[in-house]
Amino acid sequence: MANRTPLRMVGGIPIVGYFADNWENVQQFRAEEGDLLIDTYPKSGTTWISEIVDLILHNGDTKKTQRGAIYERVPFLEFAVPGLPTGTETLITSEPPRLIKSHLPVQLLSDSFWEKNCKVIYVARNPKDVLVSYYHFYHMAVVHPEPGTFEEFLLKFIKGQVSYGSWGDHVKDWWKIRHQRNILYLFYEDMLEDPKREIRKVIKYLGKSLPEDIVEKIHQCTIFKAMKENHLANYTTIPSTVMDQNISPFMRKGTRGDWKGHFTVAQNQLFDEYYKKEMADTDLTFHF
Ligand code: PPS
Repeated sequence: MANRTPLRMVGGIPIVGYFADNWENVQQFRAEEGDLLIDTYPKSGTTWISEIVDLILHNGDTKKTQRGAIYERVPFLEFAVPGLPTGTETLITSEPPRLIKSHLPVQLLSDSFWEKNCKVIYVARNPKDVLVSYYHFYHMAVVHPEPGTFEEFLLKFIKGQVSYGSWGDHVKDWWKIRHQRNILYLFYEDMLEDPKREIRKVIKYLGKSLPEDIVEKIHQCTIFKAMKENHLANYTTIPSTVMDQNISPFMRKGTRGDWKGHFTVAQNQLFDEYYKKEMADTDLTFHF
């Protein structure tokens, strides 16, 4: 049974208390050659890209991707909640090549990923939709502290006082090292705009070549509606004591611009000022 516990600091970053309790095991984790890391700030399209990558690696064969739930096929490195296997426990028993999900900022990630030349796919999403998605997720994923009102959550987000800390630092730090580390840096909004173009980018990055009918199949299997109905992708197999999908479904809206129905004019102004300041020292830009 999981409870709402306060966030705890790990290396200067606030994270879910249970994850912090298990930090020693995450620190001891070593990546192996051939591991592929999918890293994101939370609520940026992690599950979507995970399903796409798993399908690509199995040449679109859905019988193979039905071997388990998304969190078993792509274990979540720093995950730890009482009563469920931790991410590192699941990873130890995973067959190579392993797909690994993480939300860790660059500085908390084990150097072994670089030493072993692991491929890394990073997905970023505009912060207004991330914030809205995260707010609903805080309500349903009950390992998080109470989110408070939307206004209170927005202020916490701007101050970097949500799990995984500052959104701006996360997306910028990964952006800075993308060439140096051969990272495929993708955007959620680009995936919405032209999913097959983005799927082709991933295929190329993974050094594969797949015919167009398979690209089409992968696209069809990963459209929002298909993933919402896929119990191996929509997290409905996680106990409701951990994620209560009656409060808010994991596959909630899957769109761009949902923030417009949540922000007041004043909140939007405040957020725009935050965004402008946050992005003053980078050439990284987002579509809202
Ligand atoms: S998590 O908990 O951080 O791993 O969440 P993550 O998977 O990164 O993000 C969840 C949001 O992604 C949306 N989603 C999708 N959008 C479009 N197409 C597909 N296939 C898809 N799959 C997941 C999901 O609905 C969450 O966004 P919101 O805005 O809450 O709907």
